[in-house]
Amino acid sequence: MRPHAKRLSDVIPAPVLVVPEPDVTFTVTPDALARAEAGESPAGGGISLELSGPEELGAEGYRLEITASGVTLRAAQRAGLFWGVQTLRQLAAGDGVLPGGVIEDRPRFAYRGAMLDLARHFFTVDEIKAHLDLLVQFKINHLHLHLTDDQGWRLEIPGWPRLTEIGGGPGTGCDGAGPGFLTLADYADVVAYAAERFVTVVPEIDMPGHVNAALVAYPELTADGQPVAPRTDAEVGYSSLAAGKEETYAFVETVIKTLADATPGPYLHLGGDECLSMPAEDYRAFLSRVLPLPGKYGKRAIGWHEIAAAGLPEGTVVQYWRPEQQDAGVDAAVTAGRAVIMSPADRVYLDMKYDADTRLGLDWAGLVPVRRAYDWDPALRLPGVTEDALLGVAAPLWSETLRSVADVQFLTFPRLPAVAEVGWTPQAGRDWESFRERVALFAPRWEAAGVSYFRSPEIWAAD
Ligand code: NGO
Repeated sequence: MRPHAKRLSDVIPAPVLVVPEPDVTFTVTPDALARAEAGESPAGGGISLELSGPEELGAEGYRLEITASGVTLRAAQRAGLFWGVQTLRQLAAGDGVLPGGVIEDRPRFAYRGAMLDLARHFFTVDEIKAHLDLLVQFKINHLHLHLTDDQGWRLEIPGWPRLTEIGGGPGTGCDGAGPGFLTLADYADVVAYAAERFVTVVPEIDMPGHVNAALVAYPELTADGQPVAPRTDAEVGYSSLAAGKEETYAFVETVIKTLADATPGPYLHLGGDECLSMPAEDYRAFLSRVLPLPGKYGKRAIGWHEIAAAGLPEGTVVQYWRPEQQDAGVDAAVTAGRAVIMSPADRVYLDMKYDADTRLGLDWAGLVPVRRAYDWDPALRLPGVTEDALLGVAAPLWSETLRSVADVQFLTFPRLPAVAEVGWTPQAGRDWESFRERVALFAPRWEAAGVSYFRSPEIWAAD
């Protein structure tokens, strides 16, 4: 694709309203941008940040005006200023020249998420932070951490030390290649770093299935009290907590309370997926006791959409993921007033291969080339689940095949920017050809920053 002169509309996610002022530009210095990002107001260097509304901009919207004499960024709340600075950063990339005009912008959905699976492969605090810095450029505002699974347990739980000593120890993770865990201090560090970037951390402890690591550490949690062997393969659906044991609920409540105390954000994700080794009635009985617990500790529960088979307490959020399950009860949950996060695996699972030759990732939900991640409307995906019922859109990245940060980046870029635009930009403002041109501009930036990405022929074919 041939480079063109910078345009005010060269932003991902596409802003709601862009009114260019031809022939006007303003040049910013990297230092001025950094000070703007730090929220210094007035930031100097010709950039002024103002928390002066208007209220219509909502919690995250902003208004940006670029004239020959400077930049004025306004928002009603600080998050709006932060997202406006991300827009400025994209526009300034390279030479610091900002095209003149006005942008007015606010998100379609309140929840725009990315998930990282620390259980199948652990990533350190510094790696998570670096990843987060790349995500916020696209106005992602929720970081979902999948902290536990069959192959590992990655969060310290006081009183249950073997969870992390064994479940985070050597030989954990897929192929035994991803040991490690977060102490509560590490977790607090990640949460604070995210909060400074207006990102809410959503911790997930998967239950009642996907718990082999917990059962290995504490055999008293198995149905018959017998030890089970550690597993590092990528099978799913074989492990479960014992719905009929009181020990189970004491354990679960401790975990949920620990999580609630450590998490300032409103959500606790309790998993609930693929509990294939537990009778359906036990599954429902377990959830009827456990789903109210986040509420008891002042939080809202999120669960993968299988939880829709149970009665859902008010405030529970259902995260849709399995493409073939079009009628998994999600519509009934919506009728009952529950909100939905859209994560259909055949559109937004970042761990699906881009094409048949992709050396990383899985393909159980099919191949997910970039256009597939982009060209869909979350409000049309499930019958009975329309715009009003949607809290937002989230892109999970499961780490069975990942062994490094470069692997994470390769599957994330350029698909995450596509999903970020699905979550931010109104449907009528989205267009694949336009996205393709805009995302192409990121190649030199990612290369300069040492960020690995998939050079998709859908985007860079015309080079
Ligand atoms: C499924 C499964 C995960 C896998 C993932 C791989 C959900 C919600 N449960 O998604 O355990 O890692 O697929 O794509």
